[in-house]
Amino acid sequence: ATTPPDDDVARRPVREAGPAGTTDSGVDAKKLQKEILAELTYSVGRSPETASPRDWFVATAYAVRDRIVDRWVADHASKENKPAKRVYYLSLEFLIGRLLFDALNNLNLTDVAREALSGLGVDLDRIRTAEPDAALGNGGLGRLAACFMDSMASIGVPAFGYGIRYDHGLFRQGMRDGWQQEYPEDWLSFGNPWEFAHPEIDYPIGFGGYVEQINEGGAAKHVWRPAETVEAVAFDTPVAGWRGRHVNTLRLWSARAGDVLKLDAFNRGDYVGALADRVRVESISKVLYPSDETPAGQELRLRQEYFFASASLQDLVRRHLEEWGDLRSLPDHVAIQLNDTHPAIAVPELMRILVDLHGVAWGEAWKITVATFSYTNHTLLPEALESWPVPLMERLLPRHMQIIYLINALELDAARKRHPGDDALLASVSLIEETNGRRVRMGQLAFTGSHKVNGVSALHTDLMKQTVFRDLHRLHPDRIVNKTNGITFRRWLAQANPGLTSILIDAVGPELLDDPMRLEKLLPMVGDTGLHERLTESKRANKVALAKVIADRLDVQVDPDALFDVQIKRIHEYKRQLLNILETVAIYNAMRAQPMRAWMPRVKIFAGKAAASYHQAKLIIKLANDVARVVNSDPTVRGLLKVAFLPNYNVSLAEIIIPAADLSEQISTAGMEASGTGNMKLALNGALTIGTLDGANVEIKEHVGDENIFIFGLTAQEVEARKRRGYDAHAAVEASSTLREVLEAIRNGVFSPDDPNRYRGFVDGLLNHDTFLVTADFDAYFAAQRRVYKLWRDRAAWMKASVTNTAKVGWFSSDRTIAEYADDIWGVTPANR
Ligand code: T68
Repeated sequence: ATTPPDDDVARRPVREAGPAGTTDSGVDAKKLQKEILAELTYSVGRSPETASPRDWFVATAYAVRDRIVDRWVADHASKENKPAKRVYYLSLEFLIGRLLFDALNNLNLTDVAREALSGLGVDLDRIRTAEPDAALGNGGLGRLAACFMDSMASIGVPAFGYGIRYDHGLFRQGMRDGWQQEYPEDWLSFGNPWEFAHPEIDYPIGFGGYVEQINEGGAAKHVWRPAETVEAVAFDTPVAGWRGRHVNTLRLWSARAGDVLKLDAFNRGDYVGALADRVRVESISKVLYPSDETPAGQELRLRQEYFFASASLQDLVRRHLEEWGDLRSLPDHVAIQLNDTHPAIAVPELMRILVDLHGVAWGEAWKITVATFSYTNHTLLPEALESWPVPLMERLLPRHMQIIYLINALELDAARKRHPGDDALLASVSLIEETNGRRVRMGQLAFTGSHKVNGVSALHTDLMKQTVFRDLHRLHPDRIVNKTNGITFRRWLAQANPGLTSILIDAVGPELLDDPMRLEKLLPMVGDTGLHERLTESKRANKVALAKVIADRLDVQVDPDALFDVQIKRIHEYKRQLLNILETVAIYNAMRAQPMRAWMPRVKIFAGKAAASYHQAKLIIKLANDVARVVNSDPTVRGLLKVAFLPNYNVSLAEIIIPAADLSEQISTAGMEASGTGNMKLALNGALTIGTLDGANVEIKEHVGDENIFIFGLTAQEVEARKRRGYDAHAAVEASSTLREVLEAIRNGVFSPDDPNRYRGFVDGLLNHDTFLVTADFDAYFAAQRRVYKLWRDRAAWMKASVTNTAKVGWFSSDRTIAEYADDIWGVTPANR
């Protein structure tokens, strides 16, 4: 077995994009150098002679952290100085990646640090890769939370991110004979210089037990007596925004078995048994569930959800009481955003805190709750909507189950009054699903407990109103709003692509870094050949760097002048990596049929992880690797087509691939990708999109213009109609000789000579149940690819389209998204807008 690769990539040194020098960090290289040396000696305990790159990284991180902390402490210093309203972003995932360059860039210290270190004989780009990539998330949802943290600090929204400090983030992906292997991820094994442990900030989290009803002055009062209690301990990471003007907090909870736990077992002499119990209790924050778009379903997952929701609420309620003294004013000073339904148990938990612990009357408590919460939905796939069996909920969270029943009864009463006799409506808005075993529907719970519910792109939000939340939308027509996703340009442009950034700054001015809408100033220059030359040169340097990664990790040589065609994202049937692989095989067949034609050089680049239990997705990875092996080693191809599946996709690898991409594959079955955010990152970096009218692709098309994007395939409506009629793949395959030959080659073992039957069942399955309409869209996709190649041959036209993409996607900045949340959902005024 090959071990999973690490991310030790030598980055080519590029001139740093010097941000407009407004905020003076007040540090020169000499001063920072002294500080780094002091940290190396007194915090790391190493001398410069013996220090490893990791030691230097830690020393530098500490020195930079100190500068953030000054601002952080100042921001939190006085209770008098408290912000009018804070946002609490509850998310089970924060895919933050490496933080050193985030901190350096936002503090305008990158050049200073480079100089300080080089004076010590240390290369900043080398120690950068010594930082582990914090992978506390699966994919887009977790990365969105990380971009939002950066934007909230940058535009000045006072905020806490709340989540779990997993000991093990998303698994590392290795490859054995082209099959995905999962290896444990150990980001904390060498410590984490960014975080502050706060063992004194801890909250008890109960599980199980029973509910006692006691009579208090004639009123029934409920007291939950949990069977066991876990402590949630806080670990804080400061999040510095742009130019270090604001510093927010990412507070992650770690589980600790309280001392009282099983004291009796210790006393009975069952020392080993008692410690084993401790391990069981602390397992709550052990590992991130690696399934995206499918609910994990296990009891431990529900424990994680309640653990972090309860700790976060206890923490914010305590802070609110300290600052404002009265829970009735909670919605005036607190906005809680639920990132998907994973934290939705916070809704009944807040009700429990208000009603059971603070004696607020039910009706008033419900008003406070709804005014405080809002919820973001990230998927419409029915199988991805979270629900928990009622018996499990009753056993683990008996009081919450009672509260959910009561919320449900009151909501259903109100609905019945407005729509008498409409039983279908009542069944669909109910928090309890009665059909396949009784289950609590977390989507309905989150919706009902929120004053605003948002989708993540215009199309997705429309579909939410028509599908999953159709009836809830009828009851609450003002609740659903759209907030199209965004990305932080500081990471995905300035940090990931300093070469492009300096060209853009030269073209439109350094204000670009404060306001990405400035990119539109490029528009008069889209045809400028001088600009094209500089951009081509910079893109080529990025492609050379990626080619080196491909060579180092896969031992495959690729031509930096070929078209780099990139599909990087979780492996999922609806994202249709298969469609891309089929087109690859079609090109390969064509090349073998006419070996001497002047084929245009192209490299197909894939990266992404499959959920460990998702067999079909893992087989698609294997197929990509099988096709790669055959194509890359076939002499008739003459190197004109190369296929590279890069293992262990993560934030750091994305930062290398995205700046080097020419073509961005966004080819999901229309109606299924809620938004996508990789599409935005790639377009910003000058890649053209080939995509369906799905998610945010629709809005990207509106921004960049029809002639600068390659749209193909069925629309969401057409997909819907085809499925309703019952789609038959055989007809599509009959009609397309290209597709037929592709499928035959795969089915007959052309790419799996070691096991000729490997894909027989797979291809037959596709023909019989093509759920994601791969065969229906194949011809349109193939034709769109031909349009791509036609444009690619016209270098000036291609560059013009590429610059236009960069120029027009400023709107997809997460600063804009966060400003919209602040305005329409949270009722917060950002300090820097
Ligand atoms: C993604 N969802 C959407 N889910 O697929 C993507 N799910 O279209 C969108 O751009 C992005 O969210 C941000 O809105 C996810 O990434 C998960 O990762 C996930 C994780 C656990 C359980 C369910």
